[in-house]
Amino acid sequence: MKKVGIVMGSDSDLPILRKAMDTLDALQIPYECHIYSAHRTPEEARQFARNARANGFGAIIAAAGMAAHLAGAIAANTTLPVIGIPCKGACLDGIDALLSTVMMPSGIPVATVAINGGVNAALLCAQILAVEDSELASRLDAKRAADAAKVLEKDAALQAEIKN
Ligand code: RP5
Repeated sequence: MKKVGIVMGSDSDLPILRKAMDTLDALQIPYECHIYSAHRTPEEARQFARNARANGFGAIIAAAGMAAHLAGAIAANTTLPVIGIPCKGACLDGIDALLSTVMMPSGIPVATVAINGGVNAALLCAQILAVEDSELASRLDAKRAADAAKVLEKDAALQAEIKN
């Protein structure tokens, strides 16, 4: 199976990426995780993106906060699908990173998830890889069913509480 590449701009983004890693682990998807910054280590970020396809990656998650250029910088250097996670920083509630990540010019797409959306970033990567992997698609179906069952359990508990 192809790997997912996870790149974050700083170790301060790590709690958001832990959710992505947990989600990939649960779906048995291999990944590599790195700290490369579009601003502080631009050459390392560029090399990672340029070599990603040859190095066995099938999709890349790029997460950054503030003036979040990492996902766009990665996307500029690969035609693998890039999922951008805008990370909430100390100011502006993550709107700065959201706009920096989502507003890409035509020709260089970044599929941007919600602010701090680590789980959905991982699931989008899983769904991309599952296009050519029926076993992974089955695991995704099972997860959807399990998630739905949890909601219905909570509804049943709510109904019981309301009646009493
Ligand atoms: C961004 O700046 C990083 O992705 C992080 O979200 C933010 C702050 O980085 P640190 O100052 O915490 O290293 O490049």
